[in-house]
Amino acid sequence: MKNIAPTLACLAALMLGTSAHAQEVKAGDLVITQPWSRATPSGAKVAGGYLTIENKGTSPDRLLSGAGDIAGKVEIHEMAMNNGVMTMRPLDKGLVIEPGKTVKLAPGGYHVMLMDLKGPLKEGDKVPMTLQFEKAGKVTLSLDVQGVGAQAPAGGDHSGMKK
Ligand SMILES: [Cu+2]
Repeated sequence: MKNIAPTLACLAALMLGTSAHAQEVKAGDLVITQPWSRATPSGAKVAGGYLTIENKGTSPDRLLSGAGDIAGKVEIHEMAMNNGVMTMRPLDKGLVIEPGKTVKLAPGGYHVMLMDLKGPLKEGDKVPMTLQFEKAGKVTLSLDVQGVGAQAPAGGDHSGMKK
């Protein structure tokens, strides 16, 4: 009986530790952290996926595409100001992650575009998806869905937004 209590305490600590730590996915030379998305209003057909990718290797890698059950189609996008208008465009050749660099996909910049959504993203959901890298291959992760307005300049509208 003496040994049980410490074991349980240890287990509890382990479990707490797991849920408290931010998600981190390693794939080859890449370390992917904090994949997240935002809750979508009902009827929305698109959502942005955001994450941080660090390349600890010595050669560049490239984020090429993605896929997930929630979306009919996934693209890698860049958002930029063009003559005062916020526009998005798909990165046809993918997003390069240079060796020793960290690339952050965030609202207002690079993002993973989930298109043809099969249903709304709800705050607290974990949305499983895969990302395809040129060298690191296929990476499975889940997007932590935040509230509707989380860190939100804008997102999802492909018609171009006036600022
Ligand atoms: Cu987009």
